[in-house]
Amino acid sequence: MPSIEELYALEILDSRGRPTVQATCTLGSGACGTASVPSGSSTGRAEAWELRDGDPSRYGGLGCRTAVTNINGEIRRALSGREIACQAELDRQLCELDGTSTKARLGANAILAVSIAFARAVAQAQAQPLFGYFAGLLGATPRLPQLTVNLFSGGKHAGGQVPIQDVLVVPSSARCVDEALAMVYAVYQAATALCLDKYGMRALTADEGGLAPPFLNADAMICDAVMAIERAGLRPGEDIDLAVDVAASHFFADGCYWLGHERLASHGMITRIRAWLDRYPIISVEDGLAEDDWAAWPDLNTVLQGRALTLGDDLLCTNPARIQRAVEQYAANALLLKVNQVGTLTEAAEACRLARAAGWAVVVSARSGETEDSWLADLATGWAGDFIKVGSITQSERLAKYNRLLEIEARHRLPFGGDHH
Ligand code: 2PG
Ligand code: MG
Repeated sequence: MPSIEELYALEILDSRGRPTVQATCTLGSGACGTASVPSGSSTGRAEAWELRDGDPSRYGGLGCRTAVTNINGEIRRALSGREIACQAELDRQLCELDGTSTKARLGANAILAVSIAFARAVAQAQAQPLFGYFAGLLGATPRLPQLTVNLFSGGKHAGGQVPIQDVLVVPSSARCVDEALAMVYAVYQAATALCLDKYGMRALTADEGGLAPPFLNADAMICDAVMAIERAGLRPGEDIDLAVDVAASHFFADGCYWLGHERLASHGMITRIRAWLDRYPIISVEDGLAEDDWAAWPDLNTVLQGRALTLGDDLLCTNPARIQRAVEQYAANALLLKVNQVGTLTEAAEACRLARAAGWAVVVSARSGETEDSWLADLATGWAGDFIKVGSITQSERLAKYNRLLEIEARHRLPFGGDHH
């Protein structure tokens, strides 16, 4: 049984230059793991609480010194020298110590950093790759995920020049990660050339590396993605499909979807998404409706059934209770899994288990604020995610994950791609 010898945390910066938390866990055996937590900007209201200092004179209030102090003080005092039977036991103790339903006291960022640092330390102690340890938590058979890669961005990730947040490419005909990335590269290059020709602009990128020219509207953004695929000499709908993160919570106000100059009711939004599916090779629609528009989600799910994933991000917040509700109401058929939305590995595993039990697809996702840590690649592999969503291929915090997938593929020769496609 592992015992925690020492915990140590510090404040580091994420890919947006904002503070986040890194923790290191040392076990009695000497094994040691370090982990950094990501942070979102287009967040769901039901996410676990990311603790920020709120001191406006430092990082505009976004400092994480309090979360770090919580690890170096209270959490360390509670756990140091303690034997911890397993991951679930550690995560239970962290939740109990916090004592709130949203992890607001110690901070979900503090708790998650410890949860993952412990996982890494135990994996090292057991001399197994991190994805193997993750697989053990869920009883899953490891498998490399298909990629969904940001090509174009708008919404909160790009200053809102167009309301929908991300158009992603899915290299469906690829047979491995290596092949998938080469295909994505070809499309990304074609898309930068298209941006220059059509918008007269160089490749200015959004938070996650998606290209962000001034698209006329959402339709133009999706249509440009199809053109980029063709320009790359690939076949839309055969070699490369599209996924869209509509992120509709963020343009929903007063009961309406404000899609550029248009004002749509829920059924109007669903009709618009159906029209996109008729025109473009879209295989996944994330947050096609707002997080609280529960009444309309079953209609969206019905419209998408058999054609594309009804993928819940803000809707579900990787929260087992919300997933249960969505299963019962037939509101979605795929989970976007972001561990920091719920705050511990064990709760995220429970979310994944529920989604699988309902026959849903699972898309393991990064956040817009990421670090050079690559644990997400191991998680997506260990939990046999159907897809991974990491962002584009031009920024090192994204590439840390893609490169780790390449490394896992080369070293461990695991199967690739999910059943849900
Ligand atoms: C999303 C994520 C990742 P954020 O909406 O799916 O793209 O964004 O991390 O800003 O919530
Ligand atoms: Mg999203």
